[in-house]
Amino acid sequence: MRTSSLRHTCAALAAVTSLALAATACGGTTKNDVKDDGAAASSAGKANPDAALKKGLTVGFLPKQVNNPYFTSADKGGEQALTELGSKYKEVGPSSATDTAGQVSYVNTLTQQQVDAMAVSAQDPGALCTALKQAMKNGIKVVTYDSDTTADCRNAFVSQASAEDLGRTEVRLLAEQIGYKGEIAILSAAQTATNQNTWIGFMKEELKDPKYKDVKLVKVAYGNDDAQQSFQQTQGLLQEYPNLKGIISPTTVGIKAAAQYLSGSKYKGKVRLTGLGTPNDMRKYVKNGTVDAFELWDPAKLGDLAARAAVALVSGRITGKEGETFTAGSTTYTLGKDGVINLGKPTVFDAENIDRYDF
Ligand code: RAM
Repeated sequence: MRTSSLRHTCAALAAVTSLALAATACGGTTKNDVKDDGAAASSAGKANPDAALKKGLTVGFLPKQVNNPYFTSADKGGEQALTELGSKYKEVGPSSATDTAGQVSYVNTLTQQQVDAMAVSAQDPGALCTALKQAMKNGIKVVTYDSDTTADCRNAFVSQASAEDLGRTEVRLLAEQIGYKGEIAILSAAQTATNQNTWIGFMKEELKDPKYKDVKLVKVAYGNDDAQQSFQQTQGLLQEYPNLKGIISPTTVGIKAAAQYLSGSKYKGKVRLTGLGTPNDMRKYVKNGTVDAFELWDPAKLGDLAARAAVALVSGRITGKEGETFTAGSTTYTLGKDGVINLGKPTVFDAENIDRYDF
């Protein structure tokens, strides 16, 4: 049986029986055709850089949260790329960034619907792994984008920028703004979010440098990518730490809510704020003196690259192995360790350049 027809048989089986049962049955009889797990997925077959890009595919996008403007832009980028490549886009996903059970069931739904590939931004890497491995057993290519799982649970990860650069530069930006002195806090998204946790890890590393000896990280708060919770968490931070000098919020929802709180409070211009935000959300807070500088990549370009990586995987141009290359638009990307594909460098926005950006 060829892999593609096998995949459809197995996915159909999954639709009528329990997914686990279907996956076991399919995995057990098709050792040579179908991958057992992500690790096998990466090593199975050889990439053919000259393979024709397949058309007529369906790629499902599953963001952390559908009503988050950041993901609206990212997924729109994915949709445009797929339309251009002659394939179909669909988007499913939870409306809360802490609905991990919801994300798992959306993975299962996409598997049952027999999509060719899925692009997933993980709310919680641990929770998603089993479902993603089942998707891969059914022959579906899995790309994570924005927020990764562990490497064995997907074929490739499309990363917005180097996680280390992002974590370290946010600390550098804030430290400059507060004159390398004082208490600082982090306002993150969900406690389980892979991307935020990785960046925070590098922030802590950066803070070990002796030049930050007078900078003290007092708390990491979690606003769960919810505007109201993020606003309240900012308020709580200032109540708990009245001497706070600065906040880093590595989430577009968090930084916007924190800016909103600060700009309407006595802390405006006194407590510095940086992190990851969209220029359109942050423009007014840069202009009114609440925020000096913050950074981000173009979310639409991230979605575009995730879609192109998914099609390259289905077409066999890449398999997810380090050193493989593929071209998206006019750029050639080389897969790094563990199948990581880096979009590029983020942009730092400030009063001088912010009006040049519209996203
Ligand atoms: C939020 C989400 C997303 C993150 C951006 C910066 O929209 O948490 O995962 O990449 O912020």
